[in-house]
Amino acid sequence: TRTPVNVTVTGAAGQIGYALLFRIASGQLLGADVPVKLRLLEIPQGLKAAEGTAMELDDCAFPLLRGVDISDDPNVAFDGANVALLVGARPRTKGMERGDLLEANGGIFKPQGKAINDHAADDIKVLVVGNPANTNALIAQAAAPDVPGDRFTAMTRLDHNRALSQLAQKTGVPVGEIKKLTIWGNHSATQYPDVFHAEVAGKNAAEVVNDEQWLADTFIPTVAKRGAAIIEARGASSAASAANAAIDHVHTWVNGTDAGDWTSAGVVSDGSYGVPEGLISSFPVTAKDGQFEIVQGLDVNEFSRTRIDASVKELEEEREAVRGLGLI
Ligand code: NAX
Repeated sequence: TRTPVNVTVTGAAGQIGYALLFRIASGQLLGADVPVKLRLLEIPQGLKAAEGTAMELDDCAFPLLRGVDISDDPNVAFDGANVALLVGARPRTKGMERGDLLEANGGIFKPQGKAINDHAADDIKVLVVGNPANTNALIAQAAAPDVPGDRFTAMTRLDHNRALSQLAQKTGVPVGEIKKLTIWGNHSATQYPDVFHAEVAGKNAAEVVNDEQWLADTFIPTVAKRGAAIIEARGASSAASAANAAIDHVHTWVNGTDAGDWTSAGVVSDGSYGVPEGLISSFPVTAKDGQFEIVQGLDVNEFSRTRIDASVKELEEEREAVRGLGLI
């Protein structure tokens, strides 16, 4: 029998946590033959609700679930962690400037990075979901100098899945027939969903669509502003779809991408495509043997170049800001 994999989830009592934990415990994160132990990290005010969720997890009698521990101490919650999903974050409230937001999140992600550094398992893989995800990942990574930098990633898979779905609807094919779509840059309104290398049922997506104006005026803003549209419609931010994307991200990271396809993830830049080294930016990536790799050698046309550059510039500004705050 296999040793259980320790999966730590922060913000476990939040709405994404509630949509995520049951799917992890049922085997959808790592595979139907992989037992898991859950470690839930919450702030003191969230502990009681986390205990309620743990009771419900018990009540599912998931055969793969080998235990649920709850703590408000990162040093405990990350102890022996193999996979860490950093979901809990400080949301932007009214009147909050970007600097305040980055500082408040630095207060969360810096100690969590340090706790991962000191207590996680050697094979730790970290996915940051909590916003601003890319820069929070950078802060956690900087606080974990003993962990290989490429173990820290940020989630743009929800944006990727949103783009797949929009393109499928536009071209009238099932989602499964769309390959090689890319989200570039920051998980923010500046992100750039790129269809120029994508394939729709084996044909080039940009040629199938053949409508640059639709790309610029409909597709890109619909994907980038989808989070706001969900809030407007649902009265609450994306939760089940965000949890689904987190499952997809880790599942791909661990189990690999299909031949002839790739996905999108916020990973540490090696300088590819003019993205400054060290930034955690979204790229087209493949995964193999538990490692993401940036897809190399794609042509970047003028339309794409200006949009990638704008999003990367925003990431550079965020990095400068957290540097100025002493967070990295
Ligand atoms: P909720 O407010 O429902 O839940 C957040 C939970 O985190 C709360 O239970 C809170 O007590 C807990 N928390 C706060 N600080 C903590 C800390 N230091 N340690 C442990 N737990 C802590 O938010 P939810 O809707 O679940 O969203 C969570 C985060 O995901 C937000 O930052 C949100 O912006 C972000 N999102 C990121 C997405 C992405 O694509 N990267 C999409 C969905 C989502 O908006």
